[in-house]
Amino acid sequence: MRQVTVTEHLLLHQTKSPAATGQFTALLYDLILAAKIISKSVNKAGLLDVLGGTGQVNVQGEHVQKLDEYANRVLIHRMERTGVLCAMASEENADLIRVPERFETGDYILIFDPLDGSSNIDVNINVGTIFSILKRKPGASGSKDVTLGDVLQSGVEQVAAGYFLYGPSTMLVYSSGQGVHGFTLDPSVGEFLLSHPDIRYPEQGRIYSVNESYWHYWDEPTREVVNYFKGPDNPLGKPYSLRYVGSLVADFHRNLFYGGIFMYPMDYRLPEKPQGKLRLMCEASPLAFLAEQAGGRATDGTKRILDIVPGELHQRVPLFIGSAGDVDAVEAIYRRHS
Ligand code: AHM
Ligand code: MG
Repeated sequence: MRQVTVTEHLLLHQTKSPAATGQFTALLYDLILAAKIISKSVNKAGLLDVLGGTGQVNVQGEHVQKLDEYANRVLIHRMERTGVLCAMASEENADLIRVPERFETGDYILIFDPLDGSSNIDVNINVGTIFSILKRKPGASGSKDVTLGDVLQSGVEQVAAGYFLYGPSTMLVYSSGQGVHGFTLDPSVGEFLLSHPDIRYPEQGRIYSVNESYWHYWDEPTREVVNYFKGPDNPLGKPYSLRYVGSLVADFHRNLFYGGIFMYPMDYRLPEKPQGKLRLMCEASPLAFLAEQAGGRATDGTKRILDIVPGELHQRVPLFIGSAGDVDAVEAIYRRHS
């Protein structure tokens, strides 16, 4: 059978979508190149002196792993040279990353989590790069002075979103609004080949993914939500299986194929400041875009993730994402309690 490369697939979709331009294809091409470079280093993580933390703490107050920093540097270095971006935002950088004066700019905005699940690197468990692509609103284009206001767009405005999963094989799963497509990196030729066209969630979920050790920090509705999936009184008629890797991108990926729900609810670890952990712009929104494109849903418990307008770059949000029926059930429970 003839193999379709990711570039061929992009070009095909570009002709189908009037909104897509050669610039968009160029952006994805460079992003793919950056991911190949990161993938190579992730594969060698146990061999190189890249394991372990740097001893520094990032803007989220978490310890920075060396490979996170490396992935972040690779992405910024590659992507500021594409000529099609006006700004970037990374989970690892407190502020907006503007494209330096000396490079060409365009209308696209790239938001990314360079290495999601980085606490798993040291133990050789899947990690990934999550990305979200936005476009600067017409009128603002042309000027180099991109503002935070240009970037703080709701997820529904995304032009494309996806992730690279560095696992037994490296995969790219992405959507530009015409379904979700999966590509697997063939290391022998260095190409991503179409391996999973038109990915759709199975109708019936069977897996729930949540860090249940936070039970004591959850409110009553959240406990009821988790009990719903682990008890027999759900449409499956028996407890869902619990699977939790602790790399969002890996947990999301598995549930996309097997059906079910990933949850990172709000909790009261900080009693004075209840919050979820995951970031709206670089984690929840891009995955919500994919989930909806695959026939699933994503909510914060009451609101559709893609409708939330961010107030700040590193805003956190509770996340329930997966098969549509499972996310509906979560919302129904929260609604009953409200
Ligand atoms: P990271 O982006 O710093 O790796 O943090 C996000 C990760 C997610 O991948 C994962 O779902 C979550 O943190 C796990 O958190 P916890 O250890 O609280 O369950
Ligand atoms: Mg992350």
